[in-house]
Amino acid sequence: MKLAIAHRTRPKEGELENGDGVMVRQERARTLCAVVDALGHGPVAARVTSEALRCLAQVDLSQDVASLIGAMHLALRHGRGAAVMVALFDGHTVHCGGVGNVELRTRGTRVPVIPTPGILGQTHRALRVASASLLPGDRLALFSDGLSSRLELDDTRNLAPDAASALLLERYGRNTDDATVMVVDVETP
Ligand SMILES: [Mn+2]
Repeated sequence: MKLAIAHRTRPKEGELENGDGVMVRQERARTLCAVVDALGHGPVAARVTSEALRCLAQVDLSQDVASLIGAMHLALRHGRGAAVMVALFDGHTVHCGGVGNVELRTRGTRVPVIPTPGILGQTHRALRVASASLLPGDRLALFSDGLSSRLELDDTRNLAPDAASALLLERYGRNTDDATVMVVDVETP
């Protein structure tokens, strides 16, 4: 399965450092996409997000989503914590799970993921993971709460992932928080 992936991320207005971050990693048939949003904003949040991304850069991608998130939970236990949404693509299937206010929206195949309440690195409820079999033309968007949860993908239908990310950030971004959106298109079976 071929994926086209793009993102936009920016700090809260007036901040130089970004407490949001993204990770994309591919290993054999598996691709990991993640959006991380550390609690708060500014340099302290940026450090927490760096820690989370360092963990995701090293973690073994043959694990399941629950184990990946478990590894991040441990890596973040000394800081203020974060929210995260992880999408792990494996062949035609995607497995998604998240903790806190990073959402997943889809166009095409529905991926019934509900973010798990709590804070990664502190405490969270039992993780809920959803899986779905994807089709060419499906689009997924992972976004932090620096974008309104009213976010809709229909208006980006004719845009490539990069332009779609830019439009979504422009249209739904709030300047009161760090903001990140990642768009993933399924291109071929
Ligand atoms: Mn946020």
